[in-house]
Parts: sequence; structure tokens; C-alpha cells
Amino acid sequence: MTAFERYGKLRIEGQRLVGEDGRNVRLFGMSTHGLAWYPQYVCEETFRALRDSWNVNCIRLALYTHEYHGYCTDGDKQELKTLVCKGIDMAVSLGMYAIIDWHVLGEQTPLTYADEAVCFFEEISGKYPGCPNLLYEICNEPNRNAGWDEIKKYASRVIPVIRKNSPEAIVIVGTPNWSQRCDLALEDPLSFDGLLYSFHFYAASHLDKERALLERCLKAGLPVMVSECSLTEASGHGELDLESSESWFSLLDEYNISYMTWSLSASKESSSVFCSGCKKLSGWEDEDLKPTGLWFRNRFRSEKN
Ligand code: IDC
Repeated sequence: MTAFERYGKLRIEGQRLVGEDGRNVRLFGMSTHGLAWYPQYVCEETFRALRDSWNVNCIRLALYTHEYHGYCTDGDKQELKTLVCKGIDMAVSLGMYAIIDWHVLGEQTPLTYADEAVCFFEEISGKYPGCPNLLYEICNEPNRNAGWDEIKKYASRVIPVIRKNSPEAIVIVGTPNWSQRCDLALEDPLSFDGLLYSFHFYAASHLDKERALLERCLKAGLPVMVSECSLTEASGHGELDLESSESWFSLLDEYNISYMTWSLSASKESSSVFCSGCKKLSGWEDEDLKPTGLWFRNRFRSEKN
């Protein structure tokens, strides 16, 4: 039975992500690296292997907006949209969930490309009206001076565009400081239903202080998704901190928080799951995986699905 057959259409009840029958659901899986960098993993073979061998139930499709052939800069819009749609179609046909991630990063504030975001989300939600497998992440990581007010303003423009076509779609909203300030959303939430606020961590850089902030928000009942995390430093490089990782995941387990892992690639970075140079799209052996890959594959396999 696929995850989608088991849970069906998801919704947010208070703080919880639940399935059609009201039972708790946890989404867990891989985030792609930038789709323009590593398009090869958006294929049936890879998604199927992640589902069947790694027990993954969700894929996050990271569409960079600004850097490296970003969708709003020098990227090929048509090609990138085709990839996004291919990823969604495959997740649907394999009974998985997909998160479409408008990967705000280099531009710092989501307001920079708000007009493009409106067009993009209008088009995608129009192509997939009411699609129950699809979650919308509208701004990966606002950062530096981008404040919660700006994010709210942006979200208030984009969410109604999505909800016009998919009135009950779950929307994931990034928070200031690289999606580490979900406390600001707790103090001053958006007025829409069906939202998850995102919190991101990289276990070797983010430690007790950040965990305490997330825990405080979870205790207070904030609906949260960890739509990106890894075991390394926030640069995506460096050593893994396994002790900190265990502490993060015991907190996530306590509240049944969904999480997506950075990244599905064979880049040189220690945060990518495949060894650099590995070209396989499925059938990965232990020796094809970096320590991050081995750790997460075990973790996914231990999840109930
Ligand atoms: C990093 C990539 C790296 C790329 C860089 C580009 O791993 O190859 O050069 O972005 O800007 C995030 C971001 C995510 C980062 C990742 C690691 O969401 O885009 O990817 N990270 O730095 N937040 C915290 C860490």
C-alpha cells in the first residue's frame, strides 16, 4: 500500500498533520538539490527506489529562484516548469507526496520575486487543481533583513492565488533568518487555515539554543514542518554532528514533525547523500552513500509508513 493510499488527502488539525481519517501523518523524505543543478534525479527510477528501498513518502522539489540558473534570473523557465511537473506527476503516480519549494535564498526577501511567484503558483495550482498529493512551500529561507512582516505580506498575496485553485492545499511558510524564527509566526500568525510554518536545521551548526526555540513553539501548539535539514554545518559542508542530530530527531519524534533532508545529489558537500561521482539513479549500495546518506536511509527505514 502506498502512503497516499493509506493517508489520502492531508489537512492540518490544530498543530497536527492528519490524513483523511484523522490519524497523525508524518511526511519524511528527500529534498532535491537545485533542480537546475541535478535534474537527473527527477525520474521514475529514482523516486521508485526512494519509495521502495528507502521507505520515503515525500519528495521536495527545490526550485531555486535566484542563483545558478534560477527561475527568476537566467534559468530556462519552461524547462524548469517541465521538471517540476514531471516530479509532481511521478509522485502522484507512485502514491507519494510532493512539496514544491519556491527556493528563496540569494535574493533574501520573497518580495523580490513576488510577481513571478504569483504567476508561477497560479499556473501550477491551475494545472493541479485540488491535487491531494501536493504541498506548496512558498519561500524556502528568507534571510538577513527580511522580516516576518515582509513574509506575511508576500504570503498574503501568494496563498489566495494557490487557494483559488486548491482551496484546501497545505501551504508551508518560511520564517525569518533562514527559516529559523518560527517563534515570530507563533507571536503573529497568518490568518489562513491549513498552514505549516517551516523550521530548518543543520545539526552541526544549530544546537541547544535553536532546539529550545523550536521546542518552545511546538509546546505552544505551532504547526511546524522541518522542510529542510541535514546533519552537517549550515554551509552544507563539514563534519556531521551525530549527537546534535540525535537530539534534533528526538525532539521531532516527540511531536511527530515531518522532515525533509538536504540533499538528493552527489555533490562534493557532506550534506549530499550520494558519494561524489556516484552516477547511479537507483540501486545504491552502502559504498555509494556518504555518511549523511547512510544515516538518513536508516532513519527513513525505521519510520512507520
Ligand atoms: C546550498 C547548496 C550548495 C549551493 C548553495 C547555493 O548545497 O551546493 O551552492 O546552496 O546557494 C540552506 C539552503 C540550501 C543550501 C543549504 C546548504 O536552503 O539552498 O544549499 N542550506 O548550504 N539552508 C541552510 C543550509
